[in-house]
Amino acid sequence: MNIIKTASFAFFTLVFFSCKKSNLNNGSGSGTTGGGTTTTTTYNDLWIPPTVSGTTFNLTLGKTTKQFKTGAITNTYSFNGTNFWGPTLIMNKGDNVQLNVTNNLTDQTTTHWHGFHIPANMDGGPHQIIDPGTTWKPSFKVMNNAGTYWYHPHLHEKTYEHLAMGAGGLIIIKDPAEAALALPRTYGVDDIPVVLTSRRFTANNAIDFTSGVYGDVQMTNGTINAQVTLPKQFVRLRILNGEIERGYNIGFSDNRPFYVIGNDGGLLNTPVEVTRVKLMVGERAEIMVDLGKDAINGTLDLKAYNAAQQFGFPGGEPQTGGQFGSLLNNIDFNLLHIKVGAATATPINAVPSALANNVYWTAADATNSRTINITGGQGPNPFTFDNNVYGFTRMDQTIKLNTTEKWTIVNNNIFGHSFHVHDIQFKIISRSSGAVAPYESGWKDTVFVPLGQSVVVVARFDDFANATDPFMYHCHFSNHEDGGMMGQFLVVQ
Ligand SMILES: [Cu+2]
Repeated sequence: MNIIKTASFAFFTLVFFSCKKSNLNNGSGSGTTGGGTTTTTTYNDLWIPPTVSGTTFNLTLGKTTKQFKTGAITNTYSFNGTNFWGPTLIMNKGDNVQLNVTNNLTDQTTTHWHGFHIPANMDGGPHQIIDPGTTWKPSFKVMNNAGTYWYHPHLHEKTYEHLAMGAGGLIIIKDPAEAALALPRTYGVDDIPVVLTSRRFTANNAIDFTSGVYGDVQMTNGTINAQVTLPKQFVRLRILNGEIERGYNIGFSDNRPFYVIGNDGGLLNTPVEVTRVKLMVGERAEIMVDLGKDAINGTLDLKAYNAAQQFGFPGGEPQTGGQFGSLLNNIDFNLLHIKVGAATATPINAVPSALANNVYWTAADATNSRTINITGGQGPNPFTFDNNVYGFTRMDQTIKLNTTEKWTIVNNNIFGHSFHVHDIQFKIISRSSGAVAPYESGWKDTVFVPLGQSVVVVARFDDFANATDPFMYHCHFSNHEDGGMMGQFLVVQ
């Protein structure tokens, strides 16, 4: 039985009821929402993005529509006409890939390959602008480990809007080391993309990206009230927090343990057993959960246990509306309704005890240190780093090629933030107010910096030097990033 506080249960009924009325595309079922009361719920089948594989990837970002709710159809942006979001790109480590990104919007945009270790001028940050009606053609060698990455717009001051409208997609990298392990990897069957976000809609069903930063309606892979049937065995979920600002404290409705097998930059050395994982904007977690002991047709829910978070947890604010409120704030809510179906012919029935042989940098490996302070955010001032609003032509940091650096991100400010660095994967060395969670012990490109904490990370800046083209570091809350909470660094010979 779910444990939902009375106040949030009353609210849940409301959400389910309105979804039931909307009676969308496909799929239905009934669910028990908690408090001992059974509520009939209409679920919608989880949309699984189509895949594109090979070494040439043609992406077209355009204006589309999606019937999210009853009544007016919603205007969206998506890649390759997928209505909202985009296809999942499947790449092999070591391949030289060619990407052709056509911008069919009326705005300029960019497309960033989040987590990738590639040259700065291929990175798709704010400098690689794609004019409307043109095609950007980056090419690079895939150097990252097998794992879950993503692509998304990154035009300065437009990232929030383009992302909110739906532009984005997952990238799965494969490599021989991962392929040698007994892991679920049949996409859409036992290896499931789970992209978490939420949106607020206007009265006529337009996506509202101006009245507040937190959505009122949760969606998984762009599906509201999503359900999926998964086989009676271990399954793998590739979870991305693809939000504007909300964090997710993720667990299952029966509090069953599950295993984190991968972070942003690929597999952990060993699986980490947990019952909750906090996933902030931009972060990915690959998890495995055992459905082998569930009854066929049994159900459970993947949920956000976001009630009663410490101040500074994005989406923990108490308000139900306005700029920093939403109907999903400070409550527990469903992310994915899971129905258990028959096992596949060759099920995975165990978690491997060893996954990878990552050798991580330590603080002792660092030959240079720098400190980045989170600043601003009060009164009319935007959030910033080191009191500098992002400057398109100002280089904030210069790093010598082939150095290992220790970065300390200091948050003596007023709220938590999700800190992302382009170019590299880092290792989290320490958190000033508590241990680094074992489930975030792998390669990372994004880290939550809670209010009142300093986080130390170590990274090596190798392979790509360029005297003019910078990489970005920024808050991954796209509203903060657009407001100027971004800096840029050059890696130089
Ligand atoms: Cu921020």
